[in-house]
Amino acid sequence: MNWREQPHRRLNPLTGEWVLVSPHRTQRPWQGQVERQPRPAAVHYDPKCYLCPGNERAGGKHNPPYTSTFVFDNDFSALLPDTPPFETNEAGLFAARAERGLCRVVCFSPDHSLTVARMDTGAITTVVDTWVDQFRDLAAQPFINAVQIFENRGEMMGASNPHPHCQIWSTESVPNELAKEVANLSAASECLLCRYLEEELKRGERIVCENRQFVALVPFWAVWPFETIVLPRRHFTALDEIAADERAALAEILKRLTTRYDNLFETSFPYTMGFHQRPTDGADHRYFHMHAHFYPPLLRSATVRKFMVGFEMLGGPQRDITPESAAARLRQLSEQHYLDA
Ligand code: H2U
Ligand code: ZN
Repeated sequence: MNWREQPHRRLNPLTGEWVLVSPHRTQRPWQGQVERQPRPAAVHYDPKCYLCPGNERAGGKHNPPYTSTFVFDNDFSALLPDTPPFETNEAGLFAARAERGLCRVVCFSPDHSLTVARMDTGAITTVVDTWVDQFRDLAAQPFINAVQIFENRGEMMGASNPHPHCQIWSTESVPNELAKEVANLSAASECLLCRYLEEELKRGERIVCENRQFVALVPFWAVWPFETIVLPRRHFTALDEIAADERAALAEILKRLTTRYDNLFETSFPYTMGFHQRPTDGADHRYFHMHAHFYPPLLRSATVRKFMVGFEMLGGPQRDITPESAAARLRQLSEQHYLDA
């Protein structure tokens, strides 16, 4: 009996949470919502875009005529640097605490029509350089203890604008998802992700693509159909420790992975991606291994997405297509973008 063909649970050692895998269900008929296909932006400059060079943003500020990356403080920051401290816990049930932070927006390129998959590796390396500079700058602020870099790509993920950009929210507390990983990685007496990567490279079946410095793979415990994790081969805890050759290698693997994603359903593939890095609270995080997560919502086509509803909201996540078959599908795709083919 092959356990992989039967319903089973898999443990995510980073979060301590289980995911239900139901491989026998992949033939299930589907009659549900069809998402409208997002059309790729064709214009290089959009006079109405608040991220294009020279344009006006909310509140009347103007973007400079930038020519590579451009960083600004979010005009609608979720967190502010000067919130006065307070702490309450009425009746032991109404706990609240002030939270300080800084929110920034990073434009990847002046070209409104691009995405990471459509940028050249040199330009993506400049984005990596910008992330490194931002991490350093934010980590140096005494009240910042965690730096979350993330990109919401595509309308389906709620991105407000197709202009290539990401956000950085840096916070006084370590956010939930990072806190779980930090707890689990610190509990070990070696780096769990160094060992995990070694085991995945031996097995090979969940690897999507790799270069000399980075590996992209579908984790054994992936929740989203085509979820991936990007791991540096060398152990380091955050972007401030990245080596010179690793910057271009990170840019390269991001381009190759997002190109495979676009090719999967011949669409500009939506996702949320972001880096998990060592908290900047000064504590010992030697066993934290920096990595990126890609959480794409698509399941079956450019318009059919996975919903996290029902049992998943009340019980826990579940998937039908196995991580191994998702990896096999991503692995057999070309790295030449379908729009160039
Ligand atoms: P998203 O596409 O991931 O939502 O990112 C866009 C961010 O840009 C969003 O957080 C900010 C929004 O607050 N924004 C500005 O800072 N200035 C503007 O003029 C419009 C949007
Ligand atoms: Zn734009």
